Amino acid sequence: MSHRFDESDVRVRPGKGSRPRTKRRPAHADATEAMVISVDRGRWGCAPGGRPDHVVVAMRARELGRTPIVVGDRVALVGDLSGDRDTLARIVRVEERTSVLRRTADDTDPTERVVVANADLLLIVVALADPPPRAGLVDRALVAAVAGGVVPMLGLTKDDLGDPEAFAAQFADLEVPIFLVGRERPLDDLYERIDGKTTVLLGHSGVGKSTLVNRLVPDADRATGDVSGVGKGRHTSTQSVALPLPASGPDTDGGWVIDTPGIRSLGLAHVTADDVLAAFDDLALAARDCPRGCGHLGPPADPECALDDLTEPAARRRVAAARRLLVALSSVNPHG
Ligand SMILES: Nc1nc2c(ncn2[C@@H]2O[C@H](COP(=O)(O)OP(=O)(O)OP(=O)(O)O)[C@@H](O)[C@H]2O)c(=O)[nH]1
Ligand SMILES: [Mg+2]
Ligand SMILES: [Zn+2]
Repeated sequence: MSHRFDESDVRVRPGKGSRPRTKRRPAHADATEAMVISVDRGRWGCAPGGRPDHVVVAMRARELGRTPIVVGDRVALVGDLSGDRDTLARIVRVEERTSVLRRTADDTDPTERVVVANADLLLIVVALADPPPRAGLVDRALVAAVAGGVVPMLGLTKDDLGDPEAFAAQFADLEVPIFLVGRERPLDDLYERIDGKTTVLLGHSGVGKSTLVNRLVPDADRATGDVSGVGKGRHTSTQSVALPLPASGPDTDGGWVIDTPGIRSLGLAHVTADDVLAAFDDLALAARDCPRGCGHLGPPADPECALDDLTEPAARRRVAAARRLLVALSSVNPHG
């Protein structure tokens, strides 16, 4: 049905409203888009246009208040963009994020920290020895990834000191790609996967994140440290930094790899069971038939969970994978 437009559709309001409006431009429409690549005490390192060749140091404009700005954020910059020594640009806007990797200090502390924004991939870095690998942290990192919209992968380092088979086998049912990235290993497979993407590395202190970043980005020059024993990782890296991957061709960007400081634990106070389930479309759909407040763990905790109505083998495997993450979420963080 069409609507006939005639004079009566035009409302004529007397006074102010009838004056021709000046076209309202969004504030700072002329600002330059940039990617945040480092953060240090109230100063943000920004790459205009997301290109790595020019870095501008910026402050946060007063009007943004305490809006968190983290590595990976897309921001709008005004002011001096020369990048010259002692110049300071201003961040006037933080764009909507496509993904957010968050953590809380522990499972009971609701204060969230955004680790990185807009990452495509999370490489969970685990050493096969020194420090010894912990499957629990991997499960928790998988939960944080699926809840934040980041695709998880597993990177195993120090395979010269420990056997990858047994550890990797624990993740066989999760459909998470596993890369052997020890110091002596070629990195071709990993390069192929992360080419053109933004990949954040996360793991305990001393597992070899910065060592790996230095191999991926030849002039990165990230400091690497010694590991003197369990829990004694010295936290060599103290800030997150995004570094540009070498381009694989003349017309491509190589993407970014983000090195982060080692973590001792990964609090998940901000994640709910439904956040986890949302990452498994088919299961989220089936779970609509669950009773209210269902934790989806199955009997005995959730005897009427609708996920138990799924009988097809592939679906059963996915239910098992999802439940494993739900267990990781519901178990108390042992290192909090
Ligand atoms: N044997 C062996 N040692 C490695 C390997 N990869 C890294 N290392 C060593 O492990 C130590 C810690 O490496 P880093 O790269 O500093 O670890 P990190 O994960 O960045 O640590 P934080 O910055 O504290 O979070 C260094 O002495 C590295 O030389 C490896 O594949 N095999
Ligand atoms: Mg480091
Ligand atoms: Zn359920």
